[in-house]
Amino acid sequence: LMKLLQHPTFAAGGKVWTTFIDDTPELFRDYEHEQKCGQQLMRYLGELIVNGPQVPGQVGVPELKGEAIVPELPNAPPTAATVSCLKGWRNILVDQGPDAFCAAIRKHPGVLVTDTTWRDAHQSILATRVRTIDIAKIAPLTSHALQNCFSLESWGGATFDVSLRFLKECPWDRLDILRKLVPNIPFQMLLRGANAVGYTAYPDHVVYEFCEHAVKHGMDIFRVFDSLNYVDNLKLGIDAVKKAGGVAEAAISYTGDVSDLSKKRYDLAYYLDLTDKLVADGIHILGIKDMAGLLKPRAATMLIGAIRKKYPDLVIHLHTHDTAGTGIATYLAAVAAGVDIVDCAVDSLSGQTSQPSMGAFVASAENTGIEPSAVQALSGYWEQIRLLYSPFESPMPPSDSSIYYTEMPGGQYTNLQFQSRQLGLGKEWTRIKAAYAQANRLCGDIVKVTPSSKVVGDLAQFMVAQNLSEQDVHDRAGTLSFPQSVVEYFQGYLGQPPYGYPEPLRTKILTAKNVHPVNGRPGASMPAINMNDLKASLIEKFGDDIRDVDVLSAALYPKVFDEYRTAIDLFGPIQLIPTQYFLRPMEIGEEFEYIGEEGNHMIVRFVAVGPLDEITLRRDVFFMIDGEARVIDVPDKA
Ligand code: 3PY
Ligand code: ZN
Repeated sequence: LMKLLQHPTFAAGGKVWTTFIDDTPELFRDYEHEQKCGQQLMRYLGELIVNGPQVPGQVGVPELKGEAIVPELPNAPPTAATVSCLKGWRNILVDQGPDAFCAAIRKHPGVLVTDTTWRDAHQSILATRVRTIDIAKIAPLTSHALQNCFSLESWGGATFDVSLRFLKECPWDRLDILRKLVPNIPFQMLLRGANAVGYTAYPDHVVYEFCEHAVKHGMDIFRVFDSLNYVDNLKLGIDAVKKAGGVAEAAISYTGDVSDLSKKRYDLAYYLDLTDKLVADGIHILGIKDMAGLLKPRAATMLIGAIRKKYPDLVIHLHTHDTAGTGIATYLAAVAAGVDIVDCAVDSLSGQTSQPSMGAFVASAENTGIEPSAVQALSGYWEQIRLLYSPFESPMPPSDSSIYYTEMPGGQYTNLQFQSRQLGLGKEWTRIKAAYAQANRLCGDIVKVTPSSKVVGDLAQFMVAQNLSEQDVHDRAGTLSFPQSVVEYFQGYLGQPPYGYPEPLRTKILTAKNVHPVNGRPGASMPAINMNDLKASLIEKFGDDIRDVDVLSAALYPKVFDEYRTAIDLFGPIQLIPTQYFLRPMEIGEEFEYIGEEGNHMIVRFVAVGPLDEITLRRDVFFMIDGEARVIDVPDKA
């Protein structure tokens, strides 16, 4: 509208009034676009005002009422011009390729750090709900502050699903936006092997296409794991990453305790054997993925020491969660044993079920290349962001060493705890933890990480809800209606557990359900998805702006993608609404500046909400947009 008002002809009084619209269509297209955009925006804000928070899992409203302030970094004000000048490990990777990159890491004196704040830290503490807009805001400063970081874990894991399902934003756009802002630090993602970024196996070609697009959109390093450490699944993921041109960091998922010599299943020999198989497959980096935080300092010395001795040139990257509180001690032991890289989170999003504190680590280890003051500057930002997303944080104890018994992953802990709270009783949590350990035994004492951890968690909740003991499950397996995930696990849809399935439990479950076992790697026998047909059907449904990455999102999450597109068609680009107004209803008289996709600005002010119309069961909600009175009617769902 401003452009229209400022147009010289219009401003001069409009003598050629009758042809003005025909002569200047661009002004009116703009105007129409802004009208539509305002309408969509009001629809979302109106929903929030009339019906309360829209994001599933939200309890209450943000503790931070306001914008998070980006702190200043001593010596390096982040501007677009200076960002591109800074060099980091990504320059070596891009210029020299993965093999030279790995050789340079092994030659590098000191230990490197991966920052997990953009992925695992908020997945573990804030239910993965942090939005692109808030990461993008701190990205330029991060590219300076963590210039010498090994990588930023910025994508994958649960972020893909949660972006589409709950935040209604496109994960591919997130990758594009962040990549532009951080050209110098490698990006790292978590890939669930043959399950890609989902909870189940996909036809092989989907995993290959996914990796190809991820690399095209700027992903560098892929931590590939399998939830049962099933080598065939791992190999598929590794091959897909390498074919796409990415760095294949294959991970062994750590369970049990190698320092307890009475434990025979997941002992040192088991992990060395797995490492041998991965190295033989031509991986670039070995990841040790301690998703539950079980690796005690003594065990780190043994495990990393043994791998380093056998493979002097292998890059070893360690990941842990600080749930029990031993994270930094474990890392220092790992450094002494020859680890190359460890995963930390910025202080204010570290500890508990997240990664160990970056500030604590760089103060304790030598030669990390990271300035403590830089970590503190970043931490100041994330402290505010944590308050902004407080509705997704569930209280947890400062440490919980019961994970040595339950072996529950950090990312699952808060989720299950939240669900048990919703069941209404704090004491259910203790029961669920006990049932989790029993469910693990029923599944055959397996590695527990997405999606196998979901199977064990679902079974544990089922046992608590039905009041079943471990023995009850054995005895009544032929008649119980197990959760779908449990049946599929016993069928073989996640792959093969290293020590097989417990019998006769498996046969009883499959016979009762009248389903057959799947042998070998599940993805190998799945029918291909015709991506061209899928694209055509999406275009028919949602219009011709469907891109290849959208087709991939739909192949991975068909229903979630449909719901996402439907929401976007209704509400517009809601990913650009500042987070406080995305999560809480505006107050009367409050206003904010909305900056749209093309950089267009709108001042949105909430004026009033009308009474309930008894016939339509709707309410009018009144706004001023750029000074113009606007109204939208919203169904009152109460
Ligand atoms: C995920 O798969 O999302 C995980 O974080 C596993 O640890
Ligand atoms: Zn993790």
